[in-house]
Amino acid sequence: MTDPLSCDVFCHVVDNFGDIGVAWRLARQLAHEHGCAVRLFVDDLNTFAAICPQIQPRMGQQTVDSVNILPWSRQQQLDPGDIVVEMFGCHLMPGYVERIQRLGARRVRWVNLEHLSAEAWVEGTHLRPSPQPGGIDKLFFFPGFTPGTGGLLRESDLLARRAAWERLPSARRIALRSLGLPPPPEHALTVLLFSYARASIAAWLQAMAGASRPTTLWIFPGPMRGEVDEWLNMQLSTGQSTVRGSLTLCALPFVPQQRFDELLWAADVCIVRGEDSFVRAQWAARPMVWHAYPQHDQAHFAKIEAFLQRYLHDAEPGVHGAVTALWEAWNGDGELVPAWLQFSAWLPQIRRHAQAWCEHLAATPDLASQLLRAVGVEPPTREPAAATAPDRLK
Ligand code: TRH
Repeated sequence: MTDPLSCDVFCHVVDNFGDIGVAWRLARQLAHEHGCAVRLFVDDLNTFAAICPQIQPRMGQQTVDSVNILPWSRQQQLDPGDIVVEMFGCHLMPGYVERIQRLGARRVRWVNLEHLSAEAWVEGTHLRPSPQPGGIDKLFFFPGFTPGTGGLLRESDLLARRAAWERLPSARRIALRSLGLPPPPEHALTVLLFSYARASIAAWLQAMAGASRPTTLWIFPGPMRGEVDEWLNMQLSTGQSTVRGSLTLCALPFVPQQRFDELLWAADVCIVRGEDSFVRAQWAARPMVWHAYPQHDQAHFAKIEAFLQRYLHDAEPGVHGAVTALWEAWNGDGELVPAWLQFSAWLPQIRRHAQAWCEHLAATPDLASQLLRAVGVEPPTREPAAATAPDRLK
């Protein structure tokens, strides 16, 4: 029997949960679906523990879900795996880089997995080698939405799991009850809110409170809770719900990452952000609003526009107009309430559109398989979970 392919994934947590969110998904998938022995090096185990409660932040080394998790500094003492994945250009420590160089390109494949963008330049840069001192290339790997990119993370059973969940009439009720939340009123529109800080949502909340159709708003912990509390004139604690007119507001707890999908599936509209929740909302095939990571030079508007061009290229004009208006308004360019009303009026069509988009994306191979192919490994047929990576001490 040959040793499993060893893979080192490196994650530097810059802020929030997306850095570790994407790294953790990739690490699990490489272990579970491709039989790799994965070591995940992370510099912030407290943030990791928020999305994966099995993590014990004080432990030096631990194995969770078939992935060997190591503190960042352990790279100083270990030999590189067969594949090295640097998430989002996080810089590796000099000693580890020297060992990559010493072992050489025939033994180590070195990849920099970059941020997600729908912009056209991505296809031209994806898989470009970046020569490094010592004569070894680092490969730029870009996720994306087209066959010319590295695709999106998607577990092999994800869409089947969603379909099975949707067939179960009580699935939503069970999911909510397990979080201590009441079922939404009958025929209510359910809206999941996981966005960055955004001022001036009072008029939007007021519009939902005054609407004829009931709405339930599920609010994740984060900056929007303060905005909601201000409008309510009370502090909504986690697990608590309150009603204003037609609007029920529920303060959700932060859930383990593996339960996050279920809440997207339970919603009629998902307001998401960053990268990972944005991608998961697309696999959820729900009408969505993307709050892009705000950049000081407004560069995020180019990213929104690039994505919308792809997402809406075959949409009917009503869907096109409603989605564009709400995304722009949510990101700070336009009036929120009229955009929300327009979006609500087109919801059935937007939902059909989201389903078609999800099917379209699913025709492209997933990111983990593409990453292995990019380094010359033909992904094996799906294998059960791998053994954990042995430590290769120098
Ligand atoms: O948290 P984000 O804003 O993350 C990021 C970071 O800002 C990062 O620096 C930047 O590089 C990237 O965006 C673009 O949003 P994102 O990407 O959606 O990540 C959130 C993660 O948290 C995702 O994996 C889902 C997970 N999550 C849970 O596990 N439980 C929860 O309850 C929620 C709300 C999210």
